[in-house]
This record gives sequence, C-alpha cells and structure tokens, in this order.
Amino acid sequence: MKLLLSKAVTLLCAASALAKSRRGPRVQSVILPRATQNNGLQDIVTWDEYSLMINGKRLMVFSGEVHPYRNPVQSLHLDIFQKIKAMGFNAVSFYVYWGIHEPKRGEISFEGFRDLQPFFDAAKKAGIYLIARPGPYINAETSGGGFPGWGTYTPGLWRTSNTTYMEAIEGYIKTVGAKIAENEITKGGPVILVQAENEYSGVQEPYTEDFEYHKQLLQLFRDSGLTVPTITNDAWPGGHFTSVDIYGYDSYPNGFDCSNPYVWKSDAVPEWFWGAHQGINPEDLHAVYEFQGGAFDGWGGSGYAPCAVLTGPEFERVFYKNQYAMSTTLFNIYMIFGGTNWGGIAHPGGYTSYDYGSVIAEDRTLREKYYELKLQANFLAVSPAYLTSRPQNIYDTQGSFTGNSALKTTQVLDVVGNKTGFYVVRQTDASTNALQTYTLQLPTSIGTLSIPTIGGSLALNGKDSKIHVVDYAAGSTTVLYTTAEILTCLKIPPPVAKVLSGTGTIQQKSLASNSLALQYKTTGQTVVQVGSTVLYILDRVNAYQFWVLHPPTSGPFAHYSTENPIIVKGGYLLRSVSIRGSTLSIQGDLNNTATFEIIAPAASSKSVIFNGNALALSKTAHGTLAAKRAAKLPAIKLPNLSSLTWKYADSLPEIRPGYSDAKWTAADHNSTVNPTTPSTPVVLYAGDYGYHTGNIIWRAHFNATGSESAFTANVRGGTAFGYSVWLDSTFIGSWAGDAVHSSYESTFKFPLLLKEGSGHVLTILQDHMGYEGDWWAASDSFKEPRGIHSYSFVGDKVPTVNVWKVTGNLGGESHVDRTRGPLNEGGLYGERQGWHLPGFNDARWAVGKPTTGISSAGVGFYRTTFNLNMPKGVDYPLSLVVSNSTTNPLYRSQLYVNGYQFGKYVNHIGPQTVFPVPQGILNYNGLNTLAVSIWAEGSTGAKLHSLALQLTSKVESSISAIVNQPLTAWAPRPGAY
Ligand code: IPT
Repeated sequence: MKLLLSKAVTLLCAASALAKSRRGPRVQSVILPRATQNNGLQDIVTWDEYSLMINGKRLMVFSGEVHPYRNPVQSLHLDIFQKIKAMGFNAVSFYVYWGIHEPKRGEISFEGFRDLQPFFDAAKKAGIYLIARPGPYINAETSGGGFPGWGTYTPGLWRTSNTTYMEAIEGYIKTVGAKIAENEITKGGPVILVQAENEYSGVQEPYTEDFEYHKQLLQLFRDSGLTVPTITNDAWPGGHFTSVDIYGYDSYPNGFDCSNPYVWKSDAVPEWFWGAHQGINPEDLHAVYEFQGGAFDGWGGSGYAPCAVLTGPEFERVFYKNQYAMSTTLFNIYMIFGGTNWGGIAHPGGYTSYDYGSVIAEDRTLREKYYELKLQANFLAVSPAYLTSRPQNIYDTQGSFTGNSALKTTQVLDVVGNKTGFYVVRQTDASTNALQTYTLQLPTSIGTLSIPTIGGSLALNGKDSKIHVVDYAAGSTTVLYTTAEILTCLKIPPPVAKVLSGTGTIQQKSLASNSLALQYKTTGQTVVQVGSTVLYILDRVNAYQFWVLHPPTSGPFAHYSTENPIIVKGGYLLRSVSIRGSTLSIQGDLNNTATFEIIAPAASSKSVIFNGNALALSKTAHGTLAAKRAAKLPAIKLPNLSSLTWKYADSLPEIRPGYSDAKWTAADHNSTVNPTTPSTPVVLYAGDYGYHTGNIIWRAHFNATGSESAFTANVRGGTAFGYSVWLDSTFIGSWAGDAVHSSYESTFKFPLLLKEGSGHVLTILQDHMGYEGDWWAASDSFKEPRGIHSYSFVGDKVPTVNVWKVTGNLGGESHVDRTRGPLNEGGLYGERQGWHLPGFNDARWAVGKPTTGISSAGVGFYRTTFNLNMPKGVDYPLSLVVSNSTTNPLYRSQLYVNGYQFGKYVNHIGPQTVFPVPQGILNYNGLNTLAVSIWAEGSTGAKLHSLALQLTSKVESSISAIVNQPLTAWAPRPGAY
C-alpha cells in the first residue's frame, strides 16, 4: 500500500505490521557506507560519514545544551532531562566550569552543587546520552569564559601550548577527565563524546593556530582515562582543530540582537555549511555542536521574551530544517535550558538570568517552541533513511522541483538504502512574510509525479519550511510522497477495520495498481484508515499534543530504549510510560484538563494509570482509548513580602570614623604579570590579591597637603559596573554605571579643603561584573583587570597614598562558604559577615524594609524570614519580582534566598525584574531566609520600589521529589572583618 497525502501540516501514521509493501524500482546509484571509524580505544561509539553509531546502531543525535552549574539544585536535573527526552531528544551537551572547581590553584573541588555525579546519574535515569565539554576554555557567557580568577595573574599566553598555561590546566583536566571517564558509555555511563577546548577558531595575531596545544590537550584527555571520541566545535566551519576524532562547528545565524525579533536577514539561512563540511571532514558525519536555540541578553538589553521570538517556532522550522537539508546527524541546540547566572557566574555582558529564550524557560516551563521541536525530533527519530542521506543539489535549490524561484528546495536522498527522498522547501528570501503557492515535480518509485496529484497546489506561508518525503517507509507501508509533514510512525495493528473520525473532505485517486493518493482538507485532527494503515491528519496545534514514549526495557540502559513506542495525545508534558501486565502507567504534567487519546497495544493497556490514578477509559470513534483528566492545582497562599517584619543594618561601616581595615589585604604589589600595565604606584587590580567576584572595596590612606581639592580615578569593573567614593565619612560621588562602559574615569570634588598633614581615607566601593571571556586564543583578554587603573588628586600640591587596602569576599580564593561555592558572595561588609545566610542572628538589628530603603548614599542590608507550605504533586515555580524605581533610581541590589544570591539588580540599567528561584533553593515546606542588599549610588539614597514572591506557573506534576540543596546556616566566621 502506498499513500500520498496533501494539504495538512502533520501526519501521524499507524501502519499494520501485517501489511505487505511492494516497492517500485528507482534508478539511483548506490553509495555504500565507508568502513566504520573508531578511535582505536573503544568500539561502542563509532561513526562514518553519515552518522554516529552506538553499539553499531546508527542514531540521529538530537541534543540540547544544559549547564549543570547554572542549576545548583541537583535533584532538578532529572526534571530537565525528562523534559528533553519527552521532546524526542536523546542527548544533552554540557560544559564544566573550571573556575568554580579550582577557585584556588591546586585545590580542586567537586563538592555539593559542583558534584557532577548527580547530573550523570539523572541523565542515565532519563535515558539521555551526554556530550561532555570540560573546556578548559568554555566561553558560555561565564565570568572569565570558564577560567579561574587566579588565571588573571598567571603568566604565559592562555589557550596556547605555553608551559605555564599547560601546567595550570593539568590538574583540572586530569581530575575532571577522570570523573567523566568513569561515566563513559564504555563503563556503563551516559557519556558518548568529549569536547576539547571551545571554539578554538580565532587566534590573536601575531599568533596562529597552536597545533602543539591541540596535541598536548588531547593527550591530557587520554591520560585522564577518556576513551570516547573527541570532538571540537569550530565557531564556524573553518577547519580549525581538526585533529580531534569528529570535527564539527557552531552556528548562530539569527544573531544575538533580540530587539527586532521579527526581522530576519534575507540571506540569513546558511547554505554553505555542507560544502564546508565536505571540504573539511567528508569522512565524518555532519556534526553541529552548537546551533542557535536562543540568544543571550546583556545589561540594558531587551529581556529574554523577544529572544524566544527571534528563535521561536518559525526560526526552528526554517533554520533547523535547513540543517536537515544538509544531512546533519548530530545536532546540539544551544541552549535547550539556559538556567541562572546565580552568584557571580555571569560575564560582564550578562545579568542574572540565562534564560536564553530557549525551549525550556528559566523557571523550567515549556515554551511553544518546545512543542515545535518535538515534532522535528520525533520525525527524525523514526526516519532511519535520513541517517544515510546526502543533499543532492545544494547549490541549485532555487526554483528546483517547484519551478517557483521564490522557493528553494533541497533534495536529500538516502544514498545507501537508495529509496527514500526528503525534500526541504523554504523561502528564497528568508525575510519575507509572503505566501507562496507551489506544486512539486518529484521523482518517485512510480515515476515523476506532479504533486498534488489530484490538482490544486501547496502553500508555504511566510517564515516557514516543510519537509516532504518520497518513498518513505512507514512500518511496512511505503508512503509514496507526503505534502504533510510526518510526526511519527509506529507498527501496531490498527484498532478498527474502518475509517474516520474528524471533519474534512478527502479525495482519493488510484495512481498505480498498489498506490493510492489521498488529498484532504481538514481541520484539527482527522483519522483515516486505508487498508491496514491508519493516518492521523493533524494541524499544528493538534500535532503539538502528541507524545511518543518508550517503556523501559531492562539492564543498565533500560531508559534508552527506542522500541515499542506508545503514543499519547494530551497533557502539558508526558515524561514516561511503563507497562506492567495489562496496565499502562503514564507519568506526566497537566496545566488544565487533558483529553487523552492513547495509542498502545490493546493487551498492555487494558487499564491505564496516570500519575498513580486509574483513568476512566472509553473508546474513540476510531477505536483507540480515550480519557479525561482534570489537573489537580490546589490553591496556595504566598507570603506578602511587604507585610513581613524586616530587619535592617548598615552595611558600610567602612566609612565610619575609627573603622579599622587592619585585617584587610594590603594592596602593595609593585608589579604584575597582567598584560594591562597599571598606571598606579602599586598594583590596584583586585584579582592580583585574590578577589575575583562581587563587590570590591578599596581604601586609600593619605595625609593631606592642604591644597587637594578633588580625586580622580579610572576604575574598571566590566560592562554596567559602577563605583562610589567617600572621603572619610562624606560621600563625594559615584559613577553609577550604564549599559556601555566597562571602565570609567571620573573626578570627585572634595567638599572642603583638608588640613595640611591630617590623615584621611578614601573608600571606593566598586562593582565587579565578572571577567571578560577569552574568545580569541592567545589574547589573554580574560585577564582584563578589575580595579583601579589610574588615580590622581587635583591640587597644587598633591598627596601620596601611604597605604592601599582592598577586600572582596571573605577569604578571597579560600572562600568561606563551601556549600555555595567561590562566586556566591562578594565583598560587602554584610556578605563578609555572612548576613545573607540563614540563621544569622539579627535580633539586635533595627526594623527596616528594603521598600523603605536608605536616605543617603551607602549600603543597607535587609533580612526577613517566611514559611512556605507548598502542596505535593505539583510544580509551582516561584520568582522574586521587583519593579523599577524612578525616584532615586541609581542603585544596585542583590537578592539572597537562603544564602544563595539569585538576583543582581541594577535599577537604572535593567532589564531583569523577575528573578526565578528554583525549588530546592527556596524551601517549599518550611522556613526561608530572604536577604537584600541595597547600594545607593546617589546622594539621596534608594529603596526597592516593590518586592514580591510570585508564581510563574501552576502545573500538576509527576516531577521526582525535589531535595533542598544544603541551606547551610550561618556559623561564626573567625577573622571576619
Ligand atoms: C558560542 C560559544 O561556544 C558558547 O560558549 C556561547 O558563548 C555561545 O556562543 C553564545 O551563547 S560563540 C559563537 C557565538 C561564535
């Protein structure tokens, strides 16, 4: 039986195992796959020019990027993995952030949230393969691009084979390498590939690509016990670092400016990648290790909502399908879940949220683009012919097969199986919103057909792309061609012997003795039976509702099964299915009433359980199972933060008379290896003294000449930083910061002439927005200092500073809080004292609210506690929400939840006002401590305009139990100052 279908969006086909197909001949030269390659170290992960293979079986690696360190709640990894798996993906790619594992040189830690093992274990539990990307460089919009702070004062050019650099990375690579190696698939773990470096593509002149570095780095990987194939992600298909096993590249074709998300460049769709891949590594599969799944946003940016539009369903349809048109068989979407730059993770170009506009939002809810991507992943998961395909007309697509020059059609043929064709149609002008109508002249096994064969035409509306298949095996039926797109196919006996549910008109025509054409005009869902084949003709909204799940088998890889699919329609998210005897259990999440349709073998679905409760089953008109289930969404009452009792303390005692900075670090270095030469008598780079994150405070002691009238400083802090200056107890001004400057020179007038010989202190509080990345190898740009680059006094006779003192976080590289890691706290007095931590005794503090604030320049610290009592069986994500203050707008605020910094808010720069805080950081059943710092940069003080705890979604959920991260309480901090 051959079928052809017209004019609908999606097709879900169920074909009888009993049906016999007869295939017509089609002349096509057969290209056999070349000998399978492996790297000689293992034979589980192998590959050839078409695809990766695991245990000899080809697979489309459909992967999404997730960063474990951007989600410190270890018990939430499974939720993310299950959501990715339910989308039809089989892999996750992840970075490891060296800087948080080795904050002090030689002291490597994988404690607490930094432990990778729970991440590995959760992947295995969800049936997700892992692509490990331990750097040492990662970029990733992290502070220093992943490099540790101490790198800024380590000599030698980084990202080269320079010995000092190679010595610096050795301990980390060997340790992380061994941890990944223990979790390789060769040892029963989920890791299938390991990436060396990151975008080793641009090298700062006069240096060039350092092949010796590649060699030594790969050797370090091997020395640590890694045996799976090595990969690297070139920033574009430029042929760098090809000595890895499987070279691949990255692409972000819609860029990172989210402010005009509906505007695409007319030539935005990259067509040259196939040619480049053929030129660089034709012997390997076409692998894309990062393809745009969203965009990062920076200080003063547009926020992430428009980034999700820029890279929304239309983008996925057009740009991802263009990659399929180039036979991409390893496809990693960056990001699939962005997460949070909590603590000091962010680079200066980013704020707390790393939502990225990705398919899974920062609060772990699913965007529409999730459902679109689910259609694509499910289609390719059941299209083995794609895995041995080649594009045929890559430079000759315009007007091809349609005769319409407004369209480009790529013919992708299975050159090994010699049967199936994929025709990817898209707009010639990617920027257009025009409707194009077309017909296709396609070669098929029964000759060239003009499609639609029953007359009429097809349509492509605006920013869209479609894949039409030809001679496509659907079970044992062959689909001769489709004008619809295929969602999934499975082999089960059709439930009834006759046709139809749904509305619409269907025409049919016999094309050959065993070929029948169907042409239809339907809405919603229409089910058609032809012979022993059942077709679901679906519009997009209906297609979005289908889930293809695989019951676990047995053994260590039980959850990786791709056999025995169960198809269920309905629900916000269906995570997994299992079968026991004749009972089918479904685990899923609902946000309203679900109308389920269950397509499963009758013998194993006599009864159906959803989240532990039996469903009342009925039969659909076409014989599948149906059930309704209302979401259980209990009401909750959230604390009103503004009516809680808040405590207040001044967090800038440094400006009080008599304050002693005796315990502070003396900034007394006379030289630095930092490539930026200081213009100060002593080095005033915070990093040189071991302070790499958060607020930094400088103190300059001098004796007045009597003629000084002002102080000038050039301070560097990274984009959107600010600084405030006090002369003794008097505020003399701020550079409050903007979205542009990463350093700024300003002059601050003294309020009066000082008495000659009198002793004074200048206190400079500055923000540190994270270190720059090091995108250009050998550039050492991450070493760009944070601190004071130059200073001077104004006056006839200027004083000299006798002593400079500096502090950042308590302990510097020997950070105090082992639970929350090296980047969580900065150098504010309150942070050094641990005021942000649960259990700190604030009984003697005054009463005062952050929404009342402080009335002069300075820093205030606020604390409160509240209880939560959230119901079980739901996923109710919460956010802290602030609103913009227009009176006294110049201020910076940090939000601490149970000691974890989950918000850095700069009122006058923005854009973020909603700060998601995951369950596990928030204690959903018990006490929570909320602390807020406010640094008023203006002389009239500052306050939060509002602060609230808000639900961002309500879902009944089968999410696994969430265990709080350690919410370690305050303990005395010996030596704290
Ligand atoms: C590419 C990096 O590899 C990745 O770490 C991340 O920074 C991403 O971009 C952007 O979010 S770099 C690419 C834009 C050239």
